[in-house]
Amino acid sequence: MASILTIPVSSFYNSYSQAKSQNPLNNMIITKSCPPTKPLSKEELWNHFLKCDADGDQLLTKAELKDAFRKLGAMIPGFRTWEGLRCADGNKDGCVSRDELTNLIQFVHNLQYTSISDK
Ligand SMILES: [Ca+2]
Ligand SMILES: [Ca+2]
Repeated sequence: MASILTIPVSSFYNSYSQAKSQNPLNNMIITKSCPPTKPLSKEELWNHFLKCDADGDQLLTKAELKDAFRKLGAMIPGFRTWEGLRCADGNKDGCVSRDELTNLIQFVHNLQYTSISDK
């Protein structure tokens, strides 16, 4: 009696799992529903902005900031540069110094960028 019942159940299960693994839609759904959208950490942003100090003078100029925002994937890097300077440039010299960088990182961190392009 038991063997009569188990045969159809297990054969149904086998064909079900086979069909499931062969269905390309399963893989598509998995990749679509799990995009890697973890925002960059403050440490990652800090390193990124230090790297964007192209001439190494410890000051981030407008051009260097604009390049940094572009690499973060900002839609309008010039606008983010203006916002960043307004938020971080305490002495209003148009550049972000090492002391002012903490405020800039706080501002950029809130924008939740998720990746850095190296181009
Ligand atoms: Ca510089
Ligand atoms: Ca400044």
